[in-house]
Amino acid sequence: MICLNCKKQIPDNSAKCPFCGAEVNFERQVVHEVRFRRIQRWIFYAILILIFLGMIGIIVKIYDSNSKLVNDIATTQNELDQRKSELAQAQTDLNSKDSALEQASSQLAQAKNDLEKKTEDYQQILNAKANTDQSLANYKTFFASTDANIYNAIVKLGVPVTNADLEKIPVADYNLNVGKDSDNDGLSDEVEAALGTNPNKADTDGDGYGDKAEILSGYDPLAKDKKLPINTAYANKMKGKILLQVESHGEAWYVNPADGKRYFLGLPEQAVETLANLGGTGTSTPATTATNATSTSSSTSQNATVNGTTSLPLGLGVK
Ligand SMILES: [Ca+2]
Ligand SMILES: [Ca+2]
Repeated sequence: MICLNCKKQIPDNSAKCPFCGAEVNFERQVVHEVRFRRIQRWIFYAILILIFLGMIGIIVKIYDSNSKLVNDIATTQNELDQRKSELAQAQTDLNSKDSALEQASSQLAQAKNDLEKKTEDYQQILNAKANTDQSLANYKTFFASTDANIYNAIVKLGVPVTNADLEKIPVADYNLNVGKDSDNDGLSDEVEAALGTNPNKADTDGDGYGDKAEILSGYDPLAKDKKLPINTAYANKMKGKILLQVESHGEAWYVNPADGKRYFLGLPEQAVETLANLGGTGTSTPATTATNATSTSSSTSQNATVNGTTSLPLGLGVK
């Protein structure tokens, strides 16, 4: 028991406290002990209750933490599932893109093959074109040579005439502007050389009328207010003949039987084309008999007559 005076533990049944010497009153001691034990009991209960409440609190806290953890795990699991789904989708997209890439690669390879084939075809076309161009050049050379030979034949078969006689025949508006036209008056430099006009002056005589207009309307482009000495009888007589302008540069003119006008034959290819065109109109083709022309024409006309047929190159023969 406890000494009520010095609060120290003393043996039960002690009459006095061995420490402080105070007397021990048993009734009072019992009451005190009972009260003390009761207080101890209540304190014990309180501690138990506190421990119980603390444990409940801890349990609640643990439960709460656990719930939160479970929620977090569930959320994380959802996110993980979502990421897995996205990853699967991405994998699907990737596979799709791989497939598209393979297809594109295949198409690219096909396109490359097509391109190579087209390049090859194009090269073949280029080669063929080069061959064709070469052939054309060869043909041109051949025909130029042929035309030149025909032109030479035409010249040989032509009738030499003076400029004065030539002026008696009206000029046809045909073939007058093939080639360079320095003064841009509609007459080529070559034609102007044959006509005697100034190739660098559109109105040679300065009368206000251009050289071509004067020639075609029967006026002399070399003199003001002067008409050309057109002689219809002479022109008719020369119909169908090729006339050589011997007082100039040997230019050739053809007198068309259809209209009695003279057509400038110009360069070899122009001469052949002009004769072919005029012959194709249904009019008579050029004859080369020159018995009525100047004396030098007789021999050429004889050369042109074969078996009674007066003939020209290109089969433009007439009887
Ligand atoms: Ca001119
Ligand atoms: Ca004039």
